[in-house]
Amino acid sequence: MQEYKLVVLGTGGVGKSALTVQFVQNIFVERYDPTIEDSYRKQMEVDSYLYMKNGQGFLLVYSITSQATFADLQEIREQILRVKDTDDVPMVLVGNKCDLESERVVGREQGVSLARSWGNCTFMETSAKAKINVSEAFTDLVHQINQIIPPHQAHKVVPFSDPETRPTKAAEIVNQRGYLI
Ligand SMILES: Nc1nc2c(ncn2[C@@H]2O[C@H](COP(=O)(O)OP(=O)(O)O)[C@@H](O)[C@H]2O)c(=O)[nH]1
Ligand SMILES: [Mg+2]
Repeated sequence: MQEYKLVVLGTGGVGKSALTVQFVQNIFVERYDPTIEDSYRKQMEVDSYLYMKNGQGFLLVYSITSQATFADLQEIREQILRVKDTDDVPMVLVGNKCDLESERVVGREQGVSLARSWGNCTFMETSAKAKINVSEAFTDLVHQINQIIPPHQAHKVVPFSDPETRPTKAAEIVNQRGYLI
């Protein structure tokens, strides 16, 4: 079975846990277990560099009810691009809590235009609560990853013609993409 390393990032409270649990377990959790939550957050702080380095695809989440969470994503994206050392990283921009239309402060067009400025990155408004676009967001990310390296080629041995650069290139591909090539 193919495994993908997906990383869900965004300010606290935007619904990262709720989206992940909805996708994996098909349930909406009003309050994610605070104990698990706490240790998860600590681990994330310690390992955020490694998460970014090893992550193959990124879900960047804000809440449509908070401009601050939307603004925070620019810095997060730049951090990812620095760590990955490329500007072509599988990514989906996600405006969560779209069931809270009456509390909306981030316009749909703001999301569309931010995604456009990120080189036409996929943009979706989601609701972990109402189960809108949750699996679509994760699935789109997986499709983007597969476009970089199709699954059937993931374990193929690719010979490099230039013996000078062979070890470096091989190491880079294994590290960045997480596949053995
Ligand atoms: N109405 C609504 N509330 C949500 C949604 N997603 C998460 N929440 C709520 O927002 C709060 C923070 O969610 P959580 O998943 O813990 O956010 P995290 O800090 O990003 O992991 C919780 O009270 C959730 O119940 C959503 O799509 N709609
Ligand atoms: Mg959480």
